[in-house]
Amino acid sequence: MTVSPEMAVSSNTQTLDFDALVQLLEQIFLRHGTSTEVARTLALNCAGAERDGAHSHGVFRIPGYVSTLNSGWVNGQAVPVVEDVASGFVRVDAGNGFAQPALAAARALLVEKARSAGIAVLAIRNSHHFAALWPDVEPFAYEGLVALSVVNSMTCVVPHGADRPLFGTNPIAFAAPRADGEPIVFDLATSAIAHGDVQIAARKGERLPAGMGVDSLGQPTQDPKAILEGGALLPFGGHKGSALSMMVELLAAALTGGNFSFEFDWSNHPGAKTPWTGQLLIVIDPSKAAGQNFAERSQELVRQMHGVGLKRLPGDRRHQQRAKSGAQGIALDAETLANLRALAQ
Ligand code: NDP
Ligand code: PYC
Repeated sequence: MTVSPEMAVSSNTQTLDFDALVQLLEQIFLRHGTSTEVARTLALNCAGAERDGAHSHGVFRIPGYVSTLNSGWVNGQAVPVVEDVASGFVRVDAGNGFAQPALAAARALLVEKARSAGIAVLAIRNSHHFAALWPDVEPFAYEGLVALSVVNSMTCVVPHGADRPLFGTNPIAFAAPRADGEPIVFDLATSAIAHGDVQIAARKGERLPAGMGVDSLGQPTQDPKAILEGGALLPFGGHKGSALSMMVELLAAALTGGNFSFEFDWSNHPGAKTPWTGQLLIVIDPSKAAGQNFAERSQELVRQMHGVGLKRLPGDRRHQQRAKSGAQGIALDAETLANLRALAQ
């Protein structure tokens, strides 16, 4: 496959089709020492985020992947070891590699177990997750399954009522099929804002809304740089988000055998950015449930939500952006594209 020529849409913006972006990102991962399989998996993930307008985890993350690989913190050649431990439980040791190839290695077994037992758990440990979480769950919903996933990240969130950071930004992603339309999918950090969005705001020189974080003295701040330079984030929703973040630590780390967000020390690996933690997935086969077809029931819920005036479901914005990217290509500014090309050399 060759990189298709881009079409200039403005002097500063160019578009690439999805396959061309995947190929460019694959070249970057390969150039920085990953196996072919890891390169393909991460390139598809990252290009998918960019295509869907999930910018905090699209190509913005590529320099971080590269510096991490160069630092020796992560094993880009790791071969995940899958263990079939119970009728509804699969474990994977990701071998200090990325979580997505570990999921890919265990996926067929996980689905087989979910369909036979009605529910199955995938516990990934010794893994790095530096991406959006929805790509890990949405495909299950396209197969008629319900999926929930949690992953913990790196200490930067102050538990509600505490003085200092301990939790990671710890996202939760959920996907469920529905009869007419795209699956119902949400994916949210349990911090008031994702760390990636704080970095983007700092880069653009923008202030944050109130209530997102504190500075190095623990004082509320709207300055993203103050949060990044010795400050910390807050959970969303006070004690409620804090409880969910705690749950993510328990499920993604304690239950998998991975590190808590506070347990790893990357200080000897300058450039390391990827949290070395764990990830849990729970997959349910709704055909085992009583009553009407689940996808019809979820469609009814959506119909009722629209009936009370709801204009936007979680996932709608991504799917609209996906359709636009499909029709018009994925827009990247010229400098970003030049930087990506340089990293591929
Ligand atoms: P957002 O707050 O942007 O969005 C959270 C969810 O709410 C999305 O499903 C979004 O749908 C939906 N949503 C947003 N606004 C509305 C609205 N007005 N009405 C209805 N639904 C809405 O996400 P976060 O900033 O919390 O997280 C961003 C990303 O960061 C996630 O993909 C997450 O997985 C990732 N992340 C990854 C970490 C890791 O360790 N790997 C750590 C922390 C975060 P839509 O997508 O359609 O906008
Ligand atoms: O945006 O909070 C975040 C994040 C942490 C790890 C990957 N993304």
